[in-house]
Amino acid sequence: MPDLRIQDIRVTPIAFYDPPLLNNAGCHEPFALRSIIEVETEDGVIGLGESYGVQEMIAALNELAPHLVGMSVTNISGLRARAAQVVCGETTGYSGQEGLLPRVIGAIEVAMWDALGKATGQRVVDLLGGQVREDVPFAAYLFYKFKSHAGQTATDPWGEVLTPEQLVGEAQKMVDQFGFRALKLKGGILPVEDEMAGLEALHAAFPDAPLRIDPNGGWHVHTALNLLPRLTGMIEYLEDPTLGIEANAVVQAATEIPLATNMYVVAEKHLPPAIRQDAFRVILSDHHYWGGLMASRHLARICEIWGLSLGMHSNSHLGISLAAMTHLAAATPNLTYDCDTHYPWQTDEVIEGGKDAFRFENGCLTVPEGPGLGVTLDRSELKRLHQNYLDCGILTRNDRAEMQKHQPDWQFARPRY
Ligand code: GKR
Ligand code: MG
Repeated sequence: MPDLRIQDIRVTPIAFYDPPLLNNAGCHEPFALRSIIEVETEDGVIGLGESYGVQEMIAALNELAPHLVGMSVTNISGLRARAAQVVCGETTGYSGQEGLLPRVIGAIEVAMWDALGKATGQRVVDLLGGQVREDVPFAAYLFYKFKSHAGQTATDPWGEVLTPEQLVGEAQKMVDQFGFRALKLKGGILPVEDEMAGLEALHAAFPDAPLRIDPNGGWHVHTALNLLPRLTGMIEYLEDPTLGIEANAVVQAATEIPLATNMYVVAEKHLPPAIRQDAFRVILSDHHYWGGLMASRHLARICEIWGLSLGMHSNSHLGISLAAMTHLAAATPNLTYDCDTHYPWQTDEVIEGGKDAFRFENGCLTVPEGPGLGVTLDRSELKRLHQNYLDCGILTRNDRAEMQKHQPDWQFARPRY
């Protein structure tokens, strides 16, 4: 019988290259931050997790880590209880809208599942209840973007994307390289007419592709209502068109297009008001902020009970997160839509095999082979990306300040249009 007690937990902040992608909050900085979590058992088995890398997350993970030593990696309830004591419950820290606690739990919980799987020779997908699909479908995540980062001349292979033609070019490249079926456009950036022209160009170029647009709450209710006739028949869902549960409920009441969210239903307490008001018909889950893989399986069951559809949200991430998302999606029977992933935008990797470790076929991934999450840490890359973190001077995500380096008079506004 393996000794499943936790002997040590290590948290390594890393920074990896990120292109100048645009969103309603501004522009991506040259480096995105993540935390890499290693949970080591008494037998020396190491479980891996990946999560947010902002300063308060790193501090909370480091504060909690010693309190988990001696606990079994099977004790998810113990993790939750200990984390609640140490992290002191809900804070309004991260993004000013969600709690730090479920993020901290989620980060360590994934590594505990991975350690359990590796110690017992089982895949995480099996520990989560069993595999219900061979292929996990992902969507192309299309962003408007600048050619280069502020003050730099080096451009990335995607170039500038600000016009409908450039957007179709970006989509074509994603489809050619990864075989994605569904296309998601990050909106809430350009004037509405420009983004509609982009969406219509995508629809014309890829008439069979399920489309989505996500303005991140960037539209006023009246703007969203005005656009509904043009969006009907063109998109599979409309993601967070406007601000908050009540305002989105007004939009949902006016359309058959399902509204989706990863902004306003991000914790259990948001489910009752959102369901009562029929504000959203698609929940975009994310194990990184829902408190881990088990909590995400529970969320899927809640969605099933209440007749809500389910998709998966992402942020800039590397392969440990992608592996966890794939295992979770493969174990979730009622996953309705192709999952989001930022993965094609990333060039760095922290797992062995690098970017070749994952092969998208027709936009899908299969569950990585091997026990646990099926991925192994590349220690030299971990070291390099940790050095990036130390050198880059970025401690939190600030898309707004980054945007102002490109356009000094740019002001954040949500809703903007
Ligand atoms: O990476 O710019 C971005 C996205 O806007 C991200 O921050 C969001 O969390 O992908 C996300 C979304 O669907 O809202
Ligand atoms: Mg979204």
